[in-house]
Amino acid sequence: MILRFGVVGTGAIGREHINRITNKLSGGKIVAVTDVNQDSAKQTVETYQLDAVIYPDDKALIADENVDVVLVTSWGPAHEETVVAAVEAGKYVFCEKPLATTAAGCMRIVEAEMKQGKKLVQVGFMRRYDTGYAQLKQVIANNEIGEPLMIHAAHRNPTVGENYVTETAVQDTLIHEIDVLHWLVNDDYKTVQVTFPRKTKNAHGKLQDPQLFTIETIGGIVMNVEVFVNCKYGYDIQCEVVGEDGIAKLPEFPSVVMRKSEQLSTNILNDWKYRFMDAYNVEIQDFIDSIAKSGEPEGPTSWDGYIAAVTSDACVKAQQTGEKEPISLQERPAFYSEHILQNN
Ligand code: NAI
Ligand code: ISE
Repeated sequence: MILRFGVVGTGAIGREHINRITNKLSGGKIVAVTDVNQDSAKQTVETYQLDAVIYPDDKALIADENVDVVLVTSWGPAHEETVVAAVEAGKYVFCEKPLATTAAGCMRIVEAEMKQGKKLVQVGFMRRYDTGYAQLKQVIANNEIGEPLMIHAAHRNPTVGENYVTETAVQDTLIHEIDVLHWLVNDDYKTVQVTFPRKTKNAHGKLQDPQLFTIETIGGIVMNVEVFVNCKYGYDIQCEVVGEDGIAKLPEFPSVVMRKSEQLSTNILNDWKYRFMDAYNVEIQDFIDSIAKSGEPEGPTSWDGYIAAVTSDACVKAQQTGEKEPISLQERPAFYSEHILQNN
């Protein structure tokens, strides 16, 4: 069985996913693309030599009966409308993070999906498929460091564009930690507070950078997460879990250790594309395989997207108020507990 993908958004990650589905993975084929920038869609079809129809918009692409899966890789604020329309048409959806930029938006997707009576959506929280995070989760689950007490994490990008503002740090960047950290320790979030350290000279006027998020869980773990998106020196993801009996740290991305010119050095990556390359491959292969096997995707669900968005809304509020803001979720519908997710 070959799953036929229609891609909405042929920018950076859209092209990455098109390339992996076409040239690296098995069981998927790109049959349609669209982008508000039609030149980008055309160029993508040419670059990857796709046998794909170019549609003027997402609605026309969703209506194509040859499209089984809608791959949503447009800008975050555009996701909700496309995902709801695709789900209402009964199509499978792989949606890059964030599922929607607000909890209310995610809830509309959850409701549309439950109406279809079948799980259709997977969210691109690829860190759950990263070997390092999986090893860290295993160490914690095996009780090798005792009860987790604190987490120190950092998400650093070398630089960002002019349209990346203070809230984007939450909705586009911190959202990865929001998803992966509670999954790591199997706990739910309770509160968040934000501190703005002195601003780097490298950030533009509409972006406060860096930012420090202090997130408490229901179980009492305190997580300290730095987001610094103009750190200049590279793309660097750090995570250290402090437990009662020891400390467990996310492995560094492997790199050759060099002794040269009186220096001992290892390289640091500079792009998310390389840091999580394997994880992206595994998550999309898993999406394809689980649909082929059980008829439903088995990765992060719309409900995971909702949990992340509730937390992200609270983080944005905390940026604005400077206060400790509550994070409160609605009760998980049975629809999302019935499925045994392989990566949960
Ligand atoms: P990008 O700006 O390079 O590409 C987005 C593309 O979507 C652009 O070509 C734009 O013209 C198009 N677009 C926007 N609205 C559209 C609409 N309504 N219909 C059709 N096309 C539309 O952005 P990038 O970096 O590729 O990010 C896309 C999404 O992927 C974002 O949600 C981002 O958060 C996510 N992402 C996830 C990553 C991960 O690590 N999982 C890494 C990078 C991006
Ligand atoms: C980007 O959209 C991603 O998802 C990257 O993984 C993240 O590091 C970056 O900050 C985001 O802008």
